[in-house]
Amino acid sequence: MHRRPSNLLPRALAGTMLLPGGAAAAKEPPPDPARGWDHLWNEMLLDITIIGVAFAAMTIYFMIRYRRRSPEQEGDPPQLSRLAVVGWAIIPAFVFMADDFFLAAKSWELWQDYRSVPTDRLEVRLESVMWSWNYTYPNGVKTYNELRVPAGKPVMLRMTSKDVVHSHFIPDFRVKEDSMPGRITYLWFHPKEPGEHVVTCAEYCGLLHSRMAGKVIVMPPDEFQKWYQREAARLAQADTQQKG
Ligand SMILES: [Cu+2]
Repeated sequence: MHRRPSNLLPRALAGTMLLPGGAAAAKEPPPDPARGWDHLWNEMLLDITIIGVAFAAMTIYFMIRYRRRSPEQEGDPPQLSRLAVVGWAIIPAFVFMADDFFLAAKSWELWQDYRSVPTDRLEVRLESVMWSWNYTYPNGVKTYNELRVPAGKPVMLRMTSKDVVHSHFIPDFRVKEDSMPGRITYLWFHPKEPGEHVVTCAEYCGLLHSRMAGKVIVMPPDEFQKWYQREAARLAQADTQQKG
């Protein structure tokens, strides 16, 4: 994710105009959002550790070297010129600020990248309700608190809420987004391997908020297809029975 910041502004502006539909996406977004966020997180930790240690060492050194002492016993203390005093205050502050702005620009760029969704994706609608996650697949199949997806394909959730604000959080994929009544929000992630991942609500939404948990079940693609078609057939059968 090392990109020169020179193209940051135009792309950031373009990003605000992109729609989740993806047709307007100028370029394909990176394949794995989780990796980008992890990279940025590690970079932040590294930077603040280096800066923190350097600043602490500098402070301790200055405290000892320029401490107040009694002239009778220890003689005159060393003096810093006025220019040096100002320099020591301002230059480190600028170093710190520069790194701050650099990281802020990188996270902004990353955020813009991940607001555009790959065009080749599985799109599932989500309606959250006190207290469950209700998913609807393109073929009409519905699941509750269980999002089954095929491995190797980006998944997009178009989300809304029936009642209050919830927040759909999948820690393993580093994605979290509010779902709100009267609004459509979205998130996407890229499951690579079959497995199970926790889904939890990250916005306090009433008494059973803490139990508003579900899971993402990533299946081998052929198994997913079988499940998907079986559920669709079951749905069609239920429909005809109802009509008959
Ligand atoms: Cu909730």
